[in-house]
Amino acid sequence: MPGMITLTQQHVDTFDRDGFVIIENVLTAAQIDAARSRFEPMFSGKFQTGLYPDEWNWRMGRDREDLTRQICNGWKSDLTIASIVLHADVGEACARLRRWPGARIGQDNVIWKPPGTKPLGFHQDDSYNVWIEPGEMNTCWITLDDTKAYQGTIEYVRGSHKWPISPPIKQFHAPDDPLNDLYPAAASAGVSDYEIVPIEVPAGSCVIHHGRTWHGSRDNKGERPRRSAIAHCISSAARFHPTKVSYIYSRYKRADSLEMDESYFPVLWREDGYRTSWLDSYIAGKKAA
Ligand SMILES: O=C(O)CCC(=O)C(=O)O
Repeated sequence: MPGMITLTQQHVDTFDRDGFVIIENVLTAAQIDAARSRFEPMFSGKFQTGLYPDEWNWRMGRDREDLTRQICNGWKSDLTIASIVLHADVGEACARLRRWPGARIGQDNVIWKPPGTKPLGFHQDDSYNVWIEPGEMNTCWITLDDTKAYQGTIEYVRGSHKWPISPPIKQFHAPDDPLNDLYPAAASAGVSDYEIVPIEVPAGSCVIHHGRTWHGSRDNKGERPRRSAIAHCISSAARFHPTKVSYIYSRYKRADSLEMDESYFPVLWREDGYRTSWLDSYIAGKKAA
């Protein structure tokens, strides 16, 4: 696969100022088509590797049609999703923007927002990261569809990565008001006038956002689906928090160690040239070592 992302100094400056940066043309048309074709089987429970993802928040035939569909850690279940979210360029861009020594995948997200589906509440990713140290994420959000504001694209509050961390939001899926938790956060940051930026970009573009940047997505009022593959990266140097627990992801902590096992949190890129050894053969469809 060709390199996906080449960072420029302008990208770095924009990210530092706004808490997010858009980079277009990171996926080819063939990669976009291949990834789109995986959504129906995955959400129907046909998992290519035989493994369930860590979170499977919408199941075909079981759940309400008007909910945004979400799978977390689709990379464990599907090699096409893995080829995107585990790409070395994703890790390198996330690490360089945060000045980390490298990046691991913390978690991926596969989001499917068909016409008529409801919002995801605005939140900060780092509110959910107390179980690791440093409790920081940097996220590469990649769209598989052209996005428009009325189609429930991702939206960011410009500059909100400089605000304090708020607690996890009260309702993530289908809140009545997706900005509900943003209002008190802005007030406690002393900000009364903030700008919400809906991301309107062609399919195959990405946005990298800081773990403190407030973001979410509203209803899809259009006639086309909006699908995304999202890599939530963490520092390659991250370790488990000694006492704070994620009810899902701390299952991967060994009893006698705070080290993050590369079987579950592989290193995508490190500045010394290291990348988890089994990643590329896994993506290519061979058995993991
Ligand atoms: O794609 C969306 O609607 C929201 C995704 C999100 O919350 C994230 O990438 O952190």
